[in-house]
Amino acid sequence: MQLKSAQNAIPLVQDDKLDVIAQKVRSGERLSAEEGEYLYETPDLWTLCGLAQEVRTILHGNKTYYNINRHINYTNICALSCQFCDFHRKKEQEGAYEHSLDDIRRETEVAINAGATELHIVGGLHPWLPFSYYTEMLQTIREMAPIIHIKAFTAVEVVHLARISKRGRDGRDGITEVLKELKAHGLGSLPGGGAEVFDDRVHDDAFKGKIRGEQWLDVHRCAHEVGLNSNATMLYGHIETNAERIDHMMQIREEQDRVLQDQTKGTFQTFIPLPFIPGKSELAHLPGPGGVENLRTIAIARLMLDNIPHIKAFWIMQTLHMAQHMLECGANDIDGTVVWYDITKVDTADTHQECTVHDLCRAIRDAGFEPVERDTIYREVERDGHAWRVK
Ligand code: V47
Repeated sequence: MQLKSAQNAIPLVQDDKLDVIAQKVRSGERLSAEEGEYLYETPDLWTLCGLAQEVRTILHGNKTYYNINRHINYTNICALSCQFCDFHRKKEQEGAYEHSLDDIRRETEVAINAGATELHIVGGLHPWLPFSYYTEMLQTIREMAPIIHIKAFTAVEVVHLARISKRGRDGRDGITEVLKELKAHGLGSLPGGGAEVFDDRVHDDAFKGKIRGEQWLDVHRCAHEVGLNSNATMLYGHIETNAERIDHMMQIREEQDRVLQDQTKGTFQTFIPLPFIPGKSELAHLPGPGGVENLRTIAIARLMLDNIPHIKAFWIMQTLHMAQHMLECGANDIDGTVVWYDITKVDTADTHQECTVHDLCRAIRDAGFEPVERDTIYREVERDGHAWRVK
């Protein structure tokens, strides 16, 4: 086969309507919701991803962050039965489990020996575990590993804990009290899970029973007020519209504006778009987002969330190959070594989903970036084997 000339080649799609958006991005002007929605429609994916990459490069240069962490899912027993969730079980169901404090001790020991800087702990809303289980879990880890950062409990778990600890008399005060108590026992920050899509319509269809967007934001506001940093997620690619995704990002951006204006002690550090993985959930008939959708969403997140420093491509859910491409479309973090992860399993994966530091760094370098180990609050880490300290 002979290629005759470039004139015969199919031209790259170039969308002139992106010129105004590009100008705004380059002059540091904020994009509107309408512009965000347009970014979901433009056929010019390359310009969109290139713009997101310009922003990422200004903020982080060539660095891509990863961490050495362990995820602990302490129970999959959950009072809720959300349609999208393939993780929850009822107590009598096959595969239901709850970790004892001895299990937590063993997992902490393994994490210490692996030189982990972070434990990421989330679970179902267990109907019977007492509040003391959670404080003892934190205390146990804190005593065994004083320098490991404990990032634990999504907003809906915090609401559940306020309820079972009977500190939930007045919603907000109860939440604040519980967060202070968890912090006193070793909690270091809140993960971004459970935000799903804030819109009430989507919520009532796919996440019924879970706290609504307004309450999720309020729990994070309480966490920021007591000095805990947190992350924010968006679970996309199921029944939501593009406008609802953009509205979700706008609400996070507005909340972060308030946080920065009030000089609250904690802030949102990272935004993590999570692609819906159908698995064996009740929404398994939906296909979940494809690769282009994933790239587009991470790029749009980078462009819309101009006040959130980090955008994470969570490799467990995106796959490591997809995460590599995302590093060229606005993402500057790929999460960590993880090891055991029970909430979602892509294709044939099981709970053991480990990526060694060697493989993470190789993937980052392959994509053309410089791997940088960080701790949970993005301080760079230097290490000598399993011993580590902040630079
Ligand atoms: O809250 C549940 C989501 C979240 C599915 O803060 C699903 O650094 C896709 O929040 N398909 C947990 N997603 C994961 C999470 C997270 C992960 C990595 C880092 C951080 C961070 C946070 O996973 C849940 C829910 O929103 N989820 N089921 C599913 N079928």
